Amino acid sequence: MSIDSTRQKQHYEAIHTNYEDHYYDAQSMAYRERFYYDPLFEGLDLNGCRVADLASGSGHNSVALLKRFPKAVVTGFDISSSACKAYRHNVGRPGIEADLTKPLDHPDKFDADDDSQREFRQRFIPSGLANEIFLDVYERLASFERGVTDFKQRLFDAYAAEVARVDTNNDGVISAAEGDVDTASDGFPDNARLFIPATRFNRFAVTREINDGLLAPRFTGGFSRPMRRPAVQQ
Ligand SMILES: [Ca+2]
Repeated sequence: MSIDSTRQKQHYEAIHTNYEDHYYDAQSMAYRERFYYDPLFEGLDLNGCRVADLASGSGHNSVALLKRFPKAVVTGFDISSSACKAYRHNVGRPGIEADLTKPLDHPDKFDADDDSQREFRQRFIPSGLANEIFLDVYERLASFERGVTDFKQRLFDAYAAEVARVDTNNDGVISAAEGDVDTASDGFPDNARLFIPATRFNRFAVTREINDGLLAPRFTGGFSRPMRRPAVQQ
């Protein structure tokens, strides 16, 4: 069941300041220290642990936790963007705006049961499609734009024409869902034709490691490392 949480979000955005004033004033925090935090954290050592502060608000509970366990790695999640902004300021840790009744977007997940939860930033040209562009520009001089000799024009037109075969929403880019090898496009039952088999290459450059934050661009600023020797010998 999908729950529409729009009103919930609007509500918490609207009461953010009042909530802050009434729940986190000095008396309330003294009460929390004594009756919440002391019993809650007693006997625990969260140093070195990754802790999700769910419905974190502006982070007072995380701050209290970090006072006791300075080496805990805390992340806040809240439906209110105001609360998340305050969380980042107060705790100095990521405050992620999230509807906790739904799965979180996963920016590094290529595949997922729900298309809305897949990689959403991917802008890629599958190898086989790049090859088609190459053929259009250099080899299909009679069948593709006969008479057009300007290289740039041929390249732009070939790119547009080949991408359009796969780009079902016509936004000019091939998303992960559109370019998935299992997706049908251009009259074919799947997209296998878009990918040149790895065994046809004699060297590789690693530009992206899906599901491994070490090489994901958001962590590395676009780091890529070509391998010195071919990974596959033909
Ligand atoms: Ca598209």
